Amino acid sequence: MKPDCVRLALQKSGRLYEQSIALLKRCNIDIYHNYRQLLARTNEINLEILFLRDDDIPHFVADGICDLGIVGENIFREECLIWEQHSPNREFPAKLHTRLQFSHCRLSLSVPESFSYSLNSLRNRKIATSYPATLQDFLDRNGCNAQVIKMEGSVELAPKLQIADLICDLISTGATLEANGLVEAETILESEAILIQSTAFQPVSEAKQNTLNQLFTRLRGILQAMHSKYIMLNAPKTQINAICKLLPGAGSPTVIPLLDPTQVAIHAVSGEPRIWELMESLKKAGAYSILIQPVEVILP
Ligand code: PRT
Ligand code: ZN
Repeated sequence: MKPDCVRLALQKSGRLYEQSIALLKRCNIDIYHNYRQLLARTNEINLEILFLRDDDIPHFVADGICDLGIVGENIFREECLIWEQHSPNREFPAKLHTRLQFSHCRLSLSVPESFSYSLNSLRNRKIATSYPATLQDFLDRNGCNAQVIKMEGSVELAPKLQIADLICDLISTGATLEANGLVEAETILESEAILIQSTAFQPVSEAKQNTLNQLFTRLRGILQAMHSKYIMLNAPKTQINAICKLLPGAGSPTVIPLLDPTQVAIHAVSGEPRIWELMESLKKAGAYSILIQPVEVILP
């Protein structure tokens, strides 16, 4: 390991792998590795990647073996709660740094179709889950007395196999639940991929902090740009105010004179997610020749 090198833990394979690599690529960070290699170097920035199972990532970051990690919030939250149970006087030595806006899912209680769900209905029931600490925390906060059954996988089968009455598991599309005759009853945690940072050895050296800042700036720029669009349009001069009002989050749009003195071009960056509705409103307000482009990066 080069001195002051920042080490980032990524999932070795699985749901987070592709998008973690793609996000780093957008930050201009290429990773040189093959599937057998667990440690990889990157180009230009002083960053090393360690490939791990997602469950191990919070531990490697909390132990300070890795400075950063990309992991599901569900895994991080579970590890924080387990830590709290064993070391109530010391915070988990890793913190959530940035939400990365991919791998969205939710940890929910789900019940067989015949089960009539309410918090009261959980009393003395068996609930199967791979997230016992997160579930127990939910039950305690709601004063529910239920039995938590820990399962490592195939949690959806637990009611059919009569291992449990209901389950608490991750859902993204809901297709797996449906295929197993289960219905989502209550979400207990919303989750997405997050960047976590070690707080085990603070403060870090100046050189390491510079590399961390470099990486954080690039990530911020990419994440801000992810849902932004660059909008260019022409409009009659009389419509400038009406059109600028329709461009939320655009700061101050650029208004450029055109050869025809009655017309202008307006350029703006917009974070509006409903882009088709926005285009229709712009058209109604008199805009024409509307051009919308993706934004690569935003540095405030
Ligand atoms: O091998 P390793 O331990 O590293 O990986 P893993 O098999 O434990 O995890 P992996 O790759 O399956 O998931 C990694 C992370 O992706 C999770 O920790 C979540 O943060 C996130 N994620 C997003 C999901 C899902 N969506 C998801 N749908 N993780 C699991 N699922 C499973 C869920 O458990 C259920 O079995 O998919 C099924 C439900 O999917 P739907 O689409 O049918 O609802
Ligand atoms: Zn795992």
